[in-house]
Amino acid sequence: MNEEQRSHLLHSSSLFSPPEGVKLSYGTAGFRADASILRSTVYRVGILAALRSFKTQSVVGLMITASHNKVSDNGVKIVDPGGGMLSQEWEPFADQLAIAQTPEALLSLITEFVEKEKIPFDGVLSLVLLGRDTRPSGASLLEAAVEGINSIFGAIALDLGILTTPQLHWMVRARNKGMPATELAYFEQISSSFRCLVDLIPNETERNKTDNTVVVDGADGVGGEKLEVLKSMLTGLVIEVRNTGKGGGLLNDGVGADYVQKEKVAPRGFGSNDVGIRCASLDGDADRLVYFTVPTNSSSKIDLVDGDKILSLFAVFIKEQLSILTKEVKENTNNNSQARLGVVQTAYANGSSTDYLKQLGLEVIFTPTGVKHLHEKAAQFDIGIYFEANGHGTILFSESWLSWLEARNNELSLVSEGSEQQKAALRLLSVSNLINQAVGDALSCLLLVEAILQHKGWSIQKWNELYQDLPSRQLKVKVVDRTAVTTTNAETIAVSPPGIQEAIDAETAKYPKGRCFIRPSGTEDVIRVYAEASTQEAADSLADSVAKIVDRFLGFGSSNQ
Ligand code: 16G
Ligand code: MG
Repeated sequence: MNEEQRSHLLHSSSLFSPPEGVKLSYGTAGFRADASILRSTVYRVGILAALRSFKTQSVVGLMITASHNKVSDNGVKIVDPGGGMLSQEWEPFADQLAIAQTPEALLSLITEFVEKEKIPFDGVLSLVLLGRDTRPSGASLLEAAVEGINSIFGAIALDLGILTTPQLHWMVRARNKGMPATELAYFEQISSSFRCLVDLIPNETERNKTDNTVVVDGADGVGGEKLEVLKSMLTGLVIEVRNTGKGGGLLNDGVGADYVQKEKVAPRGFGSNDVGIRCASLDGDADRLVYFTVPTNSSSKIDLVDGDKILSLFAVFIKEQLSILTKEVKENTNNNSQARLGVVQTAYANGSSTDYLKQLGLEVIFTPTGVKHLHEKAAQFDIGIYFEANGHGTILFSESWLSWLEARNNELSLVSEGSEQQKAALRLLSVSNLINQAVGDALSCLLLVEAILQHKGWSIQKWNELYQDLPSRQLKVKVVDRTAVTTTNAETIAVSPPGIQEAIDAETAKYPKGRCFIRPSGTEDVIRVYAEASTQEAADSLADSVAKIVDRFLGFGSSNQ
């Protein structure tokens, strides 16, 4: 970096001092905190994004959101050129940047890093696409990000305005592939592939049996707003959006996928008038989706259809289409087309879902919590389906298998146009266009769920009967230092503090079908407890006892939910 650049950086960063006594880290989903302390962090992530773009010689993204967290929080994360999360190798540098106390310290960190990473600056493109959710703090934090990007000579910031997180991921990926990358292109791609799937529904399906209306809780955030646009481009599906953010409701306040999934209650605006209707809920930045129904009894609890069930529905459909397709191939050619289909879950997946998926004959793999971990594993299959129980997930198709599928479809269209096999090939191609290949996307997942339900002629109740969830309970415990808990085996075993896992095991052994684990949250200063058992009372009691164990080992002497 030349002298002019160094002094420009020194001057620019002097306007963004870090808050005193705060140590943020680039957690599961970037930096997240109360918006009032984030300006300097976001500025620095702007610098980081510019450097990442120079290094990869590709377009990257910067998203300002705190997803399902409360409206006064905000956050920032980087989208890598492929549309995925920032490479984990760069996370420690992000942490160091965020805590550098003075402009000089910041400059020396950057200089060192640029040398170590051999980041090229000359004659190379650096473009950062920016998006933000609907939070009121978003606009001013976006300005800070732009300042950060502009502090590196030659880097260009392109503000795309208010977007869902998955839209930005999709646009970064599309742009780097040389494909149309506008919001309109996104809406057109997902609405037209939805239409293809609906057009390919077999005639014998008793379509009229499936109600083609879904009522969606938009969490009073960006997802509701975008769904209003998308729904006008769809035929064959009626979407009623509630909690769009326009009616004065507060983002994520008693609404949204996180609330619905964790509390198992209906969001604001849903109640006894909605009994039995197919309902869905998005989170604050629309990268999570869960379904639910309001039951007929007077209980305040809903029947939740979570990420595990969405995964199972997708798995059933994909497997079915693959078997139609490959049956033909095996009979008529020597081409070994058997796609490797795999499923990725986390320890939060309900035990019944895992049993169900294994019964389907699928390979099931577990990773730690956080999209980046699941995504990486799913990408190792020809078709990898990943979901967290909380509703974040997608289906990844490998480039090589997609090329095979396209060629196969062309071949079939010549020899057996309109055959069952060709329809299966077309359906799989449509799924790959509909479902976001960059990251889990509530809007595209919603359309795929709706298309599959119509295809199968299933109601939400029928879908929910694929398997029966084991009762579960989640608690969180405030502790002095959450980093004292470290885990292994996809977070199912606590390695430290010493003795805690033995105590958890002894407690779990008391419960039939008991399963329990603890892990430090990546987004909040707490330890999370997850328990599963044969009855709700048993799951509650196991979670309670383990929360007390955590408190005994690490707490201030109190636990809360
Ligand atoms: C973030 C993650 C989500 C994970 C959650 C866990 C992304 C995009 N999002 O929201 O996948 O389930 O954190 O939160 O990676 P926790 O660590 O606080 O339990
Ligand atoms: Mg989210």
